Amino acid sequence: MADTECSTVKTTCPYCGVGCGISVSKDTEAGFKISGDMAHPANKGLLCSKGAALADTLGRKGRLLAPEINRKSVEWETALNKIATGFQEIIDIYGPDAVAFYVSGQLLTEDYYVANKLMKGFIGAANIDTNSRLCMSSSVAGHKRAFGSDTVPGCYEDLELADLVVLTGSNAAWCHPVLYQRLVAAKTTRPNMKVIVIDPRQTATSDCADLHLPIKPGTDAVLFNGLLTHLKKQQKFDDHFTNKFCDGLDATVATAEATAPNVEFVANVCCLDAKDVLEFYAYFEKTEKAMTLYSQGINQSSSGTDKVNSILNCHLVTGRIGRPGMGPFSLTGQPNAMGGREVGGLANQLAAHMEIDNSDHRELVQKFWQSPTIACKPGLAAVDLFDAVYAGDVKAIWIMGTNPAVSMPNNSRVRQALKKCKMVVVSDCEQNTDTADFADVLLPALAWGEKDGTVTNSERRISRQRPFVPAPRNAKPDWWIISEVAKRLGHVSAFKYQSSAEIFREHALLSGHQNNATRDFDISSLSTLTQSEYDDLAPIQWPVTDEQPKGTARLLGTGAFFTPGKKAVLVPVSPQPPEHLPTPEYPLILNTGRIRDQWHTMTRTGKSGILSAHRPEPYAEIHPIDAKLSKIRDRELITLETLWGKMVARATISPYQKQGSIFVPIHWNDQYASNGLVDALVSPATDPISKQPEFKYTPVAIRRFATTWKAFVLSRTHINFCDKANAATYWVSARANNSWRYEIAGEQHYDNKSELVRNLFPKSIFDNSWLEFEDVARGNYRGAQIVDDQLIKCIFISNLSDLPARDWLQTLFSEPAISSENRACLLSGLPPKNQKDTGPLICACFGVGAKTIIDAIENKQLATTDQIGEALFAGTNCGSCLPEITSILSNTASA
Ligand SMILES: Nc1nc2c(c(=O)[nH]1)N[C@H]1C(S)=C(S)[C@@H](COP(=O)(O)OP(=O)(O)OC[C@H]3O[C@@H](n4cnc5c(=O)[nH]c(N)nc54)[C@H](O)[C@@H]3O)O[C@H]1N2
Ligand SMILES: Nc1nc2c(c(=O)[nH]1)N[C@H]1C(S)=C(S)[C@@H](COP(=O)(O)OP(=O)(O)OC[C@H]3O[C@@H](n4cnc5c(=O)[nH]c(N)nc54)[C@H](O)[C@@H]3O)O[C@H]1N2
Ligand code: SF4
Ligand SMILES: [Mo]
Repeated sequence: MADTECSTVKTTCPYCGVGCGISVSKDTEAGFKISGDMAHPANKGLLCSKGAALADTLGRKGRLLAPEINRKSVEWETALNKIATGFQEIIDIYGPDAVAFYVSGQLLTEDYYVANKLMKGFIGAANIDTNSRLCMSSSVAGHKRAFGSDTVPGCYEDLELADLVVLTGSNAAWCHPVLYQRLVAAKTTRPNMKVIVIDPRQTATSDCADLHLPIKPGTDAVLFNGLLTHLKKQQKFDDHFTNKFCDGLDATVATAEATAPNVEFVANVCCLDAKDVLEFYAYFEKTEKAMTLYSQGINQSSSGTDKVNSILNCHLVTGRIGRPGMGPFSLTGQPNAMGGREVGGLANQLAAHMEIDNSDHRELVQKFWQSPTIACKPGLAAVDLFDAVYAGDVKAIWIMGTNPAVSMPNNSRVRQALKKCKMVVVSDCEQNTDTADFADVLLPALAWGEKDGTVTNSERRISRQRPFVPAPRNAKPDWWIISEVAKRLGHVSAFKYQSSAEIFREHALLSGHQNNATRDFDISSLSTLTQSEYDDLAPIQWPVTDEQPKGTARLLGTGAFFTPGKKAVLVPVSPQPPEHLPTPEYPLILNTGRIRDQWHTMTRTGKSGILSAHRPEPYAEIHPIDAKLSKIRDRELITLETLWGKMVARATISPYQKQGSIFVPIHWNDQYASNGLVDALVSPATDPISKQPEFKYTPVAIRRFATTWKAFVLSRTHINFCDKANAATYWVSARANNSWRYEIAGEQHYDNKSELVRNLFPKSIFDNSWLEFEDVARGNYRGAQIVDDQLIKCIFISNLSDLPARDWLQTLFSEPAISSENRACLLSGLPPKNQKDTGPLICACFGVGAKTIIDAIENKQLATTDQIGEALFAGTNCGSCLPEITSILSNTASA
């Protein structure tokens, strides 16, 4: 199945932790048809908007196609030698702790295994950490404290079997869309199933909720301690389970009762309605089949580990774990967050779920690897690691598959650290990323569709990523790159891998080595796969052992925990406030997270016009009262400022936001915006146990960003506004179909906007192909370039009044020749009478805009999402937009 000539290849989506199966077939000469794999148990044929648009992200545009040293192409040999020599020199003088790897949950398990082996077993230090530190480390630490192992007890099917599903700190409708659609489908079939969403904001996920608890940010531990107190009071503990399988009950209950004594107290601390809190508690109390799904609203906190344990405690005391339809469930973010945990990619793990500070484990792994040395103490976790780079203690860093110049908190300091660092190596697929700007050596890695290996999803299911496009000649698999450097560091025999299958077998063998059921992660049955069995490997859930050759759906339900005493540990949780609290100077709370159609730092989804249309600009969601207090109007540009940094974003006033909080998406960076980096603002506070950063809570101040003019540009070719900072102080670029869209604004005053336009564009375009109209008195300007009847560019500028909508104008770039009717209307910005503006994009799969939906609701009297689907197809493919269609329906009905 890995045959690149094959007409259909089954592979796995490279985005979120749902881990959907994908079928790829050759569509036309040039293109590929991407569809959901009907046979994959995670998605059964479904895909979300990002998965469905994967074909847009393929191709060589923007790819890094050769190794580079100081931005000049070099041969592989030169680059590899440079890295090996550089690392060796530093190790010789300063010791192994002076070098580091910073890796990623977007690497394949095989890549990750080799990176970890090189650092911990051969360089002999543990300074390898991963972006999973920013993502899942509180879950890992919570699991380990409670279960003695990093075990996700349940599986996706449990969601469908549950009678109560609680989602806390998760916007699954946008971040785990296919799983969310499975939940919605289950609830439609069994309307008695209850869904409760706990999130300060009302999100697309709360759309299907019977109850939404707009919790005060940071107070989840109080809410779940209160639930424990309530369950105790109602005598709902499973005494058999707790007596036989749990330690620490009395202290845990006492702490919960002391810190969350009753519903009124909890409601007060969490700023919730007591009635709602009681309703949540009562549902949980009476529902045996209860699941609690959680993600970054829980993990990314300076007390994230405790929050995780406060949830696990409630499931353990009721014995609701590891049985069908019940249990705590950590929704993992990245496609291979779980694979990284399996190979021990965090600085405090070893490999195959073993521990660095366990001498038996160290000896076992060292013997297995036949390595000269083994790390004997945990290495530095991400935030500390970049601090050590800043301090000069770590002198060489190799970054693979992650973009820390964008995604790390307090990232101006991270950038300074990279700037000062003696040797920065970056392995990436893309030529231009914010992190690549700091690289001394840049290495081209294989991208999705080219690379070959395995990933593990949130339910412990290992799936194959298979290649289906020929790789660029000079791009290499990450495992190959790491192994080549390892060989040059003198470790030839341990790194002479020829294929990812060979690495997988070694990883599987280690998992079962002297295991004897002492460690949860065991895939020893897969250690003898031949190349063709590996190629054909069907998705399977670990453990996979001789006893469980077909994999294992659920764990821990029978009480076999992995602590020394084999019992689960209930952890007393004393709720802590966030590290930095609002002050009069920084009175609001900055909350950060994801949007539906972008993936992280946009290096791939940013290439898709359809994915960039949904939210084309960095924005800050503000509650109407906070907006009023700050004298900010909807759609105005604002500055957000914290103790750590500043950014500019578009104000979006929304009653769905919690008063006192601002939500800003994480995705924009220097490639796409002049000043859109939210992590420049985020505090570097971390959880003391997991070291996971507090991305969801930084005190912030907002104010209007005063500009004298604003504009948008649509252009067939890319324009680099970085070079035009003197004219446009604010710019954002977004890919569109057959064009680019730019929102720009400036502080400098121009009497004539034609002068401004001539500062922005090359003089050569102002010939008779340029049409323009200027109303000097009102400060309005409109111009367009038409060459050979093709629209090349247009710009609309205004001082104060609103600019026309972009949607209709954008469609003109898809016309081979602009019609005379459209040409006549062009500078008005409005479609001719017989054409309609579709409005902002809602359904990415079928390209349906908001205005089209509103028109259909009004004209055809549509009342349900099903009817809209029938009439317009909107929402009928991936369903990611259904929550938005529902909200359009209710707004149109109330209007
Ligand atoms: N579209 C898209 N999907 C993605 C990704 C992406 O980049 N784009 N990234 C993937 C990755 S790596 C990850 S880690 C996941 C993350 O998936 P999620 O964790 O679901 O996503 P976030 O938007 O980071 O945050 C979830 C919610 O936490 C809420 N929250 C903030 N503070 C609190 C609080 O104190 N308590 C509670 N209960 N909630 C709070 C936020 O308002 C937000 O709605 O998404 C994955 N899926
Ligand atoms: N404020 C705030 N910040 C956050 C978060 C938040 O909620 N709020 N969330 C955090 C979380 S949970 C996460 S996971 C991080 C994500 O943050 P990052 O990991 O920095 O984001 P990505 O854009 O996914 O970066 C992946 C990089 O690897 C490249 N790449 C893709 N595939 C491969 C490959 O196979 N090999 C190699 N070598 N390179 C590859 C891509 O081009 C890209 O440059 O952001 C974190 N930062
Ligand atoms: S839900 Fe979407 S992003 Fe996540 S794996 Fe499935 S298709 Fe990919
Ligand atoms: Mo993540």
